Amino acid sequence: MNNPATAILPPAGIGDHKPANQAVLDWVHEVELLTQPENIFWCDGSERENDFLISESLKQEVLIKLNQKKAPRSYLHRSNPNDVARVEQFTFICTPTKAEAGPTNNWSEPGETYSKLHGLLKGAMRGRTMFVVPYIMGPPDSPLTKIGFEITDSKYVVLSMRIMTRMGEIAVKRLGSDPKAEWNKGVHSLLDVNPERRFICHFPQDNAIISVGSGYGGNVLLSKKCLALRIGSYLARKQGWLAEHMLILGVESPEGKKHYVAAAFPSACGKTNFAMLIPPKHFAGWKVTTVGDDIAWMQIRDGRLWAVNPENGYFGVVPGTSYKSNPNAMKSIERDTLYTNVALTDDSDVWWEGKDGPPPPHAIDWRGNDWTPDSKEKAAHPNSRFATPMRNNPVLDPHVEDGDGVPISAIIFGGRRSDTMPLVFQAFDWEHGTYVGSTMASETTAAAAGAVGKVRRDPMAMLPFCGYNIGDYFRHWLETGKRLTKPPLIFHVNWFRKSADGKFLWPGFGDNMRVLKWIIDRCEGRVGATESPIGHIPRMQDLDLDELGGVTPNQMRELLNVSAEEWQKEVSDHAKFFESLGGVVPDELEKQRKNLAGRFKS
Ligand code: GTP
Ligand code: SPV
Ligand code: MN
Repeated sequence: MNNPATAILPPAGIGDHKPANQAVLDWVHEVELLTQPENIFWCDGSERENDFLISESLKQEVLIKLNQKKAPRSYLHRSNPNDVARVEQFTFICTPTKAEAGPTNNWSEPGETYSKLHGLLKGAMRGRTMFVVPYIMGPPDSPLTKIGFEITDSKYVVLSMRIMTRMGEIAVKRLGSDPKAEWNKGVHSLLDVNPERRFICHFPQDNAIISVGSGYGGNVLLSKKCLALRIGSYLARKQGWLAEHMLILGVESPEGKKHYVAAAFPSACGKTNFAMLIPPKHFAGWKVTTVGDDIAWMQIRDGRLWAVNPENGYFGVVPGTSYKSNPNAMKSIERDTLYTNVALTDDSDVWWEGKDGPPPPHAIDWRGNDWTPDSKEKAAHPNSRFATPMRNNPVLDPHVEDGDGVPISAIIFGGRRSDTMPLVFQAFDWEHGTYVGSTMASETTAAAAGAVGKVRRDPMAMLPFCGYNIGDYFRHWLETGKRLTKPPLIFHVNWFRKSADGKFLWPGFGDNMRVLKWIIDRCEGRVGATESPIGHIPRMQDLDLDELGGVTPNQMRELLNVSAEEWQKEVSDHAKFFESLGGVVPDELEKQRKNLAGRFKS
């Protein structure tokens, strides 16, 4: 059973922007023959096209119009309740050999996979419109920038891609007519949105992606996790750069000295929040600006790492977002925002758990059912999302469009750990930092389907996103370090350590500035630390804790504590993890593990 017939017939001048590149035309024709759509809509990214697609989406109830006074130019989309997060178990890397995909990826043979997917796609767009979405990832004048085309039968995807990427004419122009130019081929079809026919498949050798059976962001906005991370990481290794699941922020001191920092936290572990941080009052004169909130592409120049954000918008976690926790995100989503799976109030505004103010007395929940504060169900899905243009961010960094990128002074790894991991520590050097990243772990979240709150190893926050063998990925990190004469310092943070009674010890959010300042001061060589077996740790006096309410000195000690008992278990978990990878881990990292274990013995 395929999705209902929902073809749309655009007026002249809309949907007819055919590119001149014959390779693109041939590929689109092939997909047309296979999927047999009613018609083809060639997107140009214009305002007029967007208005038309929004009006059609409202008619077909793909979107719900929000109160235009409270949420100007903003809309609500509800996904199928069986389709609300990334599906790692149905995500595949289709390299010629299983070894190329490595021990952490699902692998399937490319030829067989193409056959299976072509079978599913046969006639899948009958009675429907096939959209062709040209886009670029990266600032227009960056050498790292990539071109992609996504074919989709979802209007929600087209509208989201216009927010999340630089979409339309800009990509068509950049591609030009060279039939040999490099570009990514993405095919997406909703099919019947059935988890049994849901597959997200990557063909790195062909620079191609096929995604079927889902309408959820991370599975279907093929620019993002599929191209910018999975295919991106594969290309990055081949071409000598890094594609990472990292935010990029700028931090300026009161004296006007600016540093840039990149941070890898797993999904729903605080990247968007950290990237938009507002320092507490006590830090007057310090300013944080956002380059990116999810993905960093980094290249080496003059012995340093330089980063660009390939995206054009933010696809962020909604629940918990408030003027108290993240005012800059709230300002970003006040308008022009596509919400997915939040609650709808009786005055057509949006609501979610953790929003400022009291809950509405009545709302329609993310599934479309009546909801009141007494309901057992959540009003918004825990992985409900906003898509909003980065231009809306009041603290957008002025260098976000620089093709050369911004120079990175520090890399931060982090995750959700109730115990073991101190608030912050600094790795001894790049190789040790690579080890710290490779053994990172975090409690799982609602961003991916499956259990929540289970500790799992998530190297560099890339476990679901590394498009090739993780051993080779570690090796690529080590090699990159050798090419850097001014490598960023590497740190690990944990905002989520809990006390014995299960409460977060650290207030987080804006107060994370206190940790960020120590990190910047370390980069400047102007603050102390104590050496522990796991790395350099700030002493209490090294952190600026003035006016930090609610954290007692004892709690602070707990936050900075490195427990030998907990760490012995941690190091043995590292060993188990490396073992589970079946011999692909580079010797340097095995050596790092032995050294770490040794430091706890002596
Ligand atoms: P993805 O978009 O999935 O990659 O997530 P992300 O890493 O950008 O995470 P995000 O900033 O959206 O935060 C996810 C959740 O963690 C939200 O519910 C936040 O409110 C919460 N969170 C973020 N920062 C902190 C923090 O410093 N402390 C605590 N306790 N929670 C935080
Ligand atoms: C993540 O899960 O890391 C996200 C959201 O950033 S998604 O685009 O759905 O993958
Ligand atoms: Mn993410």
